[in-house]
Amino acid sequence: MISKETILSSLNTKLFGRTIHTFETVDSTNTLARQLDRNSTPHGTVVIADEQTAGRGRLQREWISVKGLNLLFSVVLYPDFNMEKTALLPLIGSLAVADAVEKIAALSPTCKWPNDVLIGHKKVCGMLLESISGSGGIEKVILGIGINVNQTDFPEGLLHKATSLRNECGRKIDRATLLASILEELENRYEQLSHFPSAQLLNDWKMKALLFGKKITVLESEFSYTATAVDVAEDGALIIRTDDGEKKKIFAGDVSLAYH
Ligand code: BT5
Repeated sequence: MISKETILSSLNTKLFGRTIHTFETVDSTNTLARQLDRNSTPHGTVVIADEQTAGRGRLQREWISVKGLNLLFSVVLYPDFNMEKTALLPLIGSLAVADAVEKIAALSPTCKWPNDVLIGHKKVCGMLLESISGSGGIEKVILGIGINVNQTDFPEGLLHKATSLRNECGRKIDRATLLASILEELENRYEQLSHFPSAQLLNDWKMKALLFGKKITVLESEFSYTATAVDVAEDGALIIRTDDGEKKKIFAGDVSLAYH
């Protein structure tokens, strides 16, 4: 298990990761982070586990990870900005992971809207953002991040779509160092989101995104269609042009994308 002390000794942040709850096995770090009360989860708290028995993706999908080899964690946030900016949290999450992976593993990852980090065409990281609302709007956000770090073998169903940092760079990556770097990037991006207009941040994300001008298949709950990815809007929605020439916005919660 990665110890709290090891993480703290590599950490260079003001708030993010300063409170850490580490576990050997949990059902899901997102579920646990949601259950912990506010006193034990100040802004930037990290809940991390070596293993999840019910790791979750979006839309009731599963996140599968071998015990002790990867990073499985959730960051608790109390956003003090509007809904539009809150919707950009998956983008800053993927940007932070991509930048940290570039630094620590010397790889060139790309961001796939809305919440994945890829190396080549394979997924190395997924993100699950969950919000808890109260009478005044969104009160708490849980940003769950799963990264394939040192896992070298994947189950049949993931063989062609998943990879790990170790498989890509050919060496073992120190999980605590990587986590500390991600938290530092994430804290900086969060500050940027909080205090500045979103345009620069979106531009930085777009520089790492491969999808613009590409043909995609949009999978909505009951049907799918092909379209071209055009841009990302200030509220984090993907702007697409359907094959009939209609421009429309799609939102992360509702769709999956396949790239051609
Ligand atoms: C995601 O969903 O990619 C979000 C994954 C978030 C996982 C973290 S781990 C810590 C925290 N606690 C949780 O319970 N969850 C978060 P989505 O975009 O829906 O992608 C899910 C799909 O990715 C699955 O249906 C698989 O096809 C694929 N997948 C599952 N495990 C994978 C892995 N280890 N690597 C790459 N792809 C995987």
